[in-house]
Amino acid sequence: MADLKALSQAIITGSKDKALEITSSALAEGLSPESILNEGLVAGMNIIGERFKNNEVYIPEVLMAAMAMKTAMEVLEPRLVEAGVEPIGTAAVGTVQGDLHDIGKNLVVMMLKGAGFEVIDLGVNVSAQAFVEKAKETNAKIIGMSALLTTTMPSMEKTVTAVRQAGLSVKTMIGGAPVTQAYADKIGADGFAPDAASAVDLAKFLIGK
Ligand code: B1M
Repeated sequence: MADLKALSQAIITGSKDKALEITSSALAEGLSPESILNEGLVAGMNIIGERFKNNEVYIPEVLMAAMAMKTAMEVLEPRLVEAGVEPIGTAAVGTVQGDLHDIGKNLVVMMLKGAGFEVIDLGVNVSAQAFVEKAKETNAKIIGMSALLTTTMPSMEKTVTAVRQAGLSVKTMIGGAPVTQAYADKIGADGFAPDAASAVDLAKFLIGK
């Protein structure tokens, strides 16, 4: 019998092969894709997220957990779609225009996916217009922007302004090493998160979950 506690442990320790093996056998045994996701993968990512927030683990461990989750999701995702498990919301996430740093953004994407969001990853160097168009096209509830350079932070303000001008009701959230809550307040973004785990809490809060 597939052990979902062992699956969450495989995520925590970043064991890709183990995560894939347990996910595949759980599916073969007929466990519901939703319980595999929530009790196995998401449970593991939540623990890693908390440990990361408390400085008990660091970026390499989070990246390894994220990779293990990604590997398991490759076999689970089609079954979730078949089972009609509704994502809790869609988030369009990217690194803003002029900025090529994506390690933090990728962590945020992984953690949001782990929490049950459908995430449209726009990549790096994303213009205000591209954020707005993608949000419209996908009916996203959240636009998430990352910036690592003080020189690219103004691209966040441009995006917030473009969202307002387009009349979208999408929420905007921002993060990245030089970004602060005070900056979010200044540009009128709906929220700021200092790390990937807090980004999940914030995203859930912004959509009322
Ligand atoms: Co760059 N770089 N870099 N760099 N780089 C920094 C950011 C810098 C601080 C280094 C320094 O000078 N000490 C400096 C910025 C200075 C400033 O603006 N004040 C800098 C510079 C200057 C540059 C270049 C201009 C260098 C040059 O070419 N002269 C150049 C710019 C290129 C460009 O973007 N146009 C450049 C290039 C690069 C590399 C390509 C070599 C590489 C990026 C590789 C990649 O991302 N694929 C790189 C790296 C790796 C860094 C450092 C070393 C590490 C950044 C990182 O990945 N941190 C960085 C120095 C440092 O931070 N120690 C530096 C780990 C990551 C997990 O953290 O992204 O903060 P972070 O994400 C966190 C949180 O901030 C938060 O969650 C994450 C996880 O907890 N978060 C969000 C992030 N996004 C979020 C979004 C949210 C919510 C939370 O909501 C949506």
